[in-house]
Amino acid sequence: MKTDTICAVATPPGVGGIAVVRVSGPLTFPVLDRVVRGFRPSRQPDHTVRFGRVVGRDGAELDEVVVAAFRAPRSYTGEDVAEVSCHGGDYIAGELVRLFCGQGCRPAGPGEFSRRAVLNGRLSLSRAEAVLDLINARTPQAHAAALARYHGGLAHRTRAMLAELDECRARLEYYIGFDESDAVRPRDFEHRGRRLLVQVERLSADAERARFLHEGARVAIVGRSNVGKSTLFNRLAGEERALVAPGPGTTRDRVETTVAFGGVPVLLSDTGGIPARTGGRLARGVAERTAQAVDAADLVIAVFDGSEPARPADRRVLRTLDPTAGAGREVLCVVNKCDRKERLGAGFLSPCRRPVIRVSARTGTNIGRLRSFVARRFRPGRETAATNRRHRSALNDCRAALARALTAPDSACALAELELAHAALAGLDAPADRADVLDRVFNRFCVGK
Ligand SMILES: Nc1nc2c(ncn2[C@@H]2O[C@H](COP(=O)(O)OP(=O)(O)OP(=O)(O)O)[C@@H](O)[C@H]2O)c(=O)[nH]1
Ligand SMILES: [Mg+2]
Repeated sequence: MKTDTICAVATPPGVGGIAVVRVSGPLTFPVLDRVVRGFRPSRQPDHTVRFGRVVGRDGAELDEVVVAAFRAPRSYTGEDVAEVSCHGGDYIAGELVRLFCGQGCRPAGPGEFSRRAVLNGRLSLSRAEAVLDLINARTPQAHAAALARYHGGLAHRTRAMLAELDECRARLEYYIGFDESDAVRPRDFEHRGRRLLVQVERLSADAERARFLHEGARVAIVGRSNVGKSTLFNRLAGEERALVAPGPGTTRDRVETTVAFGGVPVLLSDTGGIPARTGGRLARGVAERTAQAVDAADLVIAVFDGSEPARPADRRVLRTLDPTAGAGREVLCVVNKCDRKERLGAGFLSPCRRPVIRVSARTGTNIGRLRSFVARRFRPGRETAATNRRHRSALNDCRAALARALTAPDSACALAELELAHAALAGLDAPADRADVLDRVFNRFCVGK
């Protein structure tokens, strides 16, 4: 199939010092030749930059540009690529794209340059995903993890496991050739298989934790009215975001902000107070928003006022978060206002068997401990080689197939399951050729990447 030539603005929209338009495909240099004055880009040596001018559709000068030339296959996409830098701003860069398209290019779709890089074997799929994580990294930790993956961390991690799977397969095949009954397996099969299973499970568990680094975690602050949820929210956010007032019913809408806890970006939600029983329409609206925040949360911080005896609404809060009520998520109980005399009663929270931290949102007492608790909860494991949903689902498929292989009734079935386990693991980092997988990965990219 003949590939076409694509182009797109690679820098973000808006005003800036420079903007870059990227072109990739066989027509890259012929197109530039027709548009650039001052030199011939098709004669420009590989990996050099040249200064020139571009004339617009009406023949008048559009801008001065710098053209960087990368010839196939030594380019990001593996095709002929040019990066044309012009003065920043949407108009000039947009005109350049229109000019190039008038000469035979077409506008690129989201992530199309990276997609071509994968299809041409310049990038593995997991490295392309790491490019996206690098772009989106919001904390030093997220950046470091993405960089390690970009340098092949996942391939490094799976290579030995794939080799071990191959070895198991080879041994089984050899065995099947000898043993007619097919019912027995090589003696060390069980041992090797279990060891592999542990490795896959570990990688999978680490992937589950590492996802917070890039996707961020969600924490909802809930509790009855007036216990100090908004004061705590502001304290954690480090700024006066939510309104605080002495009376109940201050917060109605959900207020959200992103705070980094130990390098993990956490979307913190402050919610309206949970009343003793649902009242009118407004109260129902508040309850609905709170329920949504709780549903979406990876961790719920349930706040109680330590300076007052427990009220029916506090019991309601405990009941809605009760794990037996189907809310299996993690809950941290915070007893607030510890700057005042304790009157909540030590026994009130003990039946719920959740961790409890006593703080004062007003004075800041123990807020450091609360921060460390949240950071610990979302801290990635040692391994951040796999992080996203695609990785987790491939690891899960591999784990399930391995487990089935270990309990298979005969060697032939075990072999078939091993093949599945191998395919799932290999698919993690192989240069993918399945359009649906590529679509899913690259649709999250921006145009021009
Ligand atoms: N003494 C003391 N007072 C506090 C503390 N935290 C909050 N308060 C006070 O408690 C009152 C209610 O605080 P808010 O933060 O508005 O409480 P809330 O839970 O968000 O209330 P609603 O939005 O109405 O549900 C305010 O007067 C706060 O100043 C604390 O740690 N110690
Ligand atoms: Mg509030």
